Amino acid sequence: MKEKTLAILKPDCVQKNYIGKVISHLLKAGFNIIGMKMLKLNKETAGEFYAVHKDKPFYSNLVEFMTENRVVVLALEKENAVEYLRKVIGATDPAEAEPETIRKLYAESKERNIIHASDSLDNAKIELGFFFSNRELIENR
Ligand code: 3AN
Repeated sequence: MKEKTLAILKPDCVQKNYIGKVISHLLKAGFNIIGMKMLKLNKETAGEFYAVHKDKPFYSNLVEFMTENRVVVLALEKENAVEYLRKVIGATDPAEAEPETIRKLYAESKERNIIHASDSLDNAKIELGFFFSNRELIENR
């Protein structure tokens, strides 16, 4: 079944000029881009997005990092998109990521790891709704 999921090209991706390379990687992996926007998160929005991590020791650094530059938010569609995107991006820590995954190729650390992807279908729905209206997610066929 076709699913939709959310990816965020994080501030390090924008700063290092890897936007094109990462989008190209996603397209080659078979994802359709059905929504895309560049924006700069403020502390409140980044904090709300990562609210599940608010008790973690890395939360304040994470919010700081996510607000240090613009990000690119992508709505992606594909068969089995949620699970497949997680596979294509690789493990949170690039040192543990499989060869040829986006994080293995481009990320420098588990704090600055280039890309976010929703980790379940339920979270994908919540996270897509965080950044896109239904009207914006017109399917790309
Ligand atoms: P993923 O991005 O692989 O889904 P999550 O959701 O567990 O990983 O973590 C969200 C973000 O928090 C990660 N992308 C990373 O930037 C940061 N993070 C996660 N775990 C750690 C950690 N142990 N130390 C520092 N930062 C972390």
